[in-house]
Amino acid sequence: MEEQHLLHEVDGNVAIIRINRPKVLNALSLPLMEDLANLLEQYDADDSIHVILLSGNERAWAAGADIGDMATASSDEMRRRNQFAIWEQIKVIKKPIIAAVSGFALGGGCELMMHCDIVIASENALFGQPEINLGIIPGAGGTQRFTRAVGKATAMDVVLSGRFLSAKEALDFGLISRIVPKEHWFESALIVAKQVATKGPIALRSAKASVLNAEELTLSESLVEERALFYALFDTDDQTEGMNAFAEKRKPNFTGT
Ligand code: DAK
Repeated sequence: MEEQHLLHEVDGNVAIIRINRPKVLNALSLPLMEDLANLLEQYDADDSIHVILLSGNERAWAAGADIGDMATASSDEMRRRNQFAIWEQIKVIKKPIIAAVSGFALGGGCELMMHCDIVIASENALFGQPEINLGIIPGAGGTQRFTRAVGKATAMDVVLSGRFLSAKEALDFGLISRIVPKEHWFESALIVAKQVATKGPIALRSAKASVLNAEELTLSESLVEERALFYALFDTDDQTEGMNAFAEKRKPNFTGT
């Protein structure tokens, strides 16, 4: 029987998606990416889900796009495939996506990781944009989001030499959020996902949108957007509940309204 390339389940308010092509280090085939984008959309539209946890396995988060899919493609063929539409679908997911990363996060795998909002990485994780070794360059943000995250000096080093960054380097350079012990990499990420999932869903969406604006807009533009999002939250039940709960010294019960 053919293995499913994505496994998914729900744990409370957290949707867990695991990339599952272990034989090829979770290489991101075209059908896998299409299914992943659709699955993320599905969970994004489901009110009972507050946070999405995206994971690979212990050896690999994802070692890149599936090289076999691209090996014989011409530039016309690559254009015709319009793969960027899939990446755009992922880019506009409104709920927080937490990446649980162990092993390789390379090429398109690193780019997918950079579409996530919090990256929890095992101490054994390795990051890189080694497309240069294949005679190409990163095509889904690996020269742009990567450079914004780590700065020009490190980005040039990684993109031009194809070298991998250790988890410690990636944390120091600002590519990932936290490093966790390799024995508990997945459980540690799940704990973070569950903790974030206790927050108000509307505030979570607003916070994600506002932080992402910092990558796309000028400071003046993003401050205007931040203010609008901030004001809008004062029309939500969750704001009333959050502040009442604080005054009453109890945990808030957010309803997403
Ligand atoms: N694609 C296909 N198969 C892969 C793969 C990949 N990216 N990475 C690994 N594999 C396969 C290997 O071929 C091998 O298969 P078998 O030989 O066993 O059949 C198996 O996984 C185990 O790999 P290795 O034997 O090589 O394992 P090692 O531990 O020795 O080495 C490694 C691990 C990660 C260093 C090595 O596998 C490696 O260098 N892998 C390739 C990494 C890479 O170059 N990644 C970038 C790929 S290009 C786009 C968006 C994004 C992209 C393109 C377009 N658009 C929106 C248009 C992205 C492009 C890329 O990611």
